[in-house]
Amino acid sequence: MSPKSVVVIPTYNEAENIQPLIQAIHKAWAGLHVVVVDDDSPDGTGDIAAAIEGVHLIRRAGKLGLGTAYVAGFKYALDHGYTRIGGMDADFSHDPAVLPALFALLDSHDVGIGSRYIPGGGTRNWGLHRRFLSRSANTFARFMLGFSARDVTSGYRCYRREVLEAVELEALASHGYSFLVEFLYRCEQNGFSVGETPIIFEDRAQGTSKMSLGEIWGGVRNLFKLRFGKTA
Ligand SMILES: Nc1nc2c(ncn2[C@@H]2O[C@H](COP(=O)(O)OP(=O)(O)O)[C@@H](O)[C@H]2O)c(=O)[nH]1
Ligand SMILES: [Mg+2]
Repeated sequence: MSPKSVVVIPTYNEAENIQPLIQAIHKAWAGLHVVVVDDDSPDGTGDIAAAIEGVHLIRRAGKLGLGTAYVAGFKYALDHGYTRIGGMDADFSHDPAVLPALFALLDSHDVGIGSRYIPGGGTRNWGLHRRFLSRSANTFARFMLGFSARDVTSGYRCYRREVLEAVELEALASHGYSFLVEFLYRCEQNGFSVGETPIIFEDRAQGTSKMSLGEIWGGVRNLFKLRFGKTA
């Protein structure tokens, strides 16, 4: 049976990006289904997404966080029989042209990551501050939790259905950006294999980043909790 594939895109104030992004996704991969999880973006991203053909929109009442947005999208994908489920940002930092190569990793692995930190990968137009932040977060998370994957904070990913079924989505402690690290940790703990393909992460041209000091502290706290806490 051929795989049934979907990509989940969390959005918060991505009005300039969402339409061209979905166009670019369908140019790169005509049959790929798209789920947008919008948190009642004040700039009307949800209404724009609702009008795009071939997009399933999940609207939530307010800004509930990147992690819970992914969980909502993953549940929809599981309920609707998808066998390969991806995730990407809405701001073109994740080049849609890579989607076929990313999902192809699932031919031989349980989890696929678009990776900045393997040969051929990198970042473009990101200031020194963001490059440093990303590198440090990645190195520290790998040091704390002993990942085999190289880019553990990348949001450009895909999973086999079995992975999302095995990792208890409700039990995840992180609701924000640190979800990405926690989820990958649970994947590796469950013995799932991870493959990586290089990406050039490009800084967004439109809109603004939702990364915040609160997300950074949440991430650090979460690493300590995962490393030293009792929670399963
Ligand atoms: N639904 C939802 N999406 C979010 C939230 N926070 C960030 N996003 C989306 O997550 C993706 C990554 O966020 P971004 O601001 O680009 O983070 P950065 O790339 O680390 O600067 C983008 O598509 C955002 O619109 C949130 O609380 N809810
Ligand atoms: Mg971004």
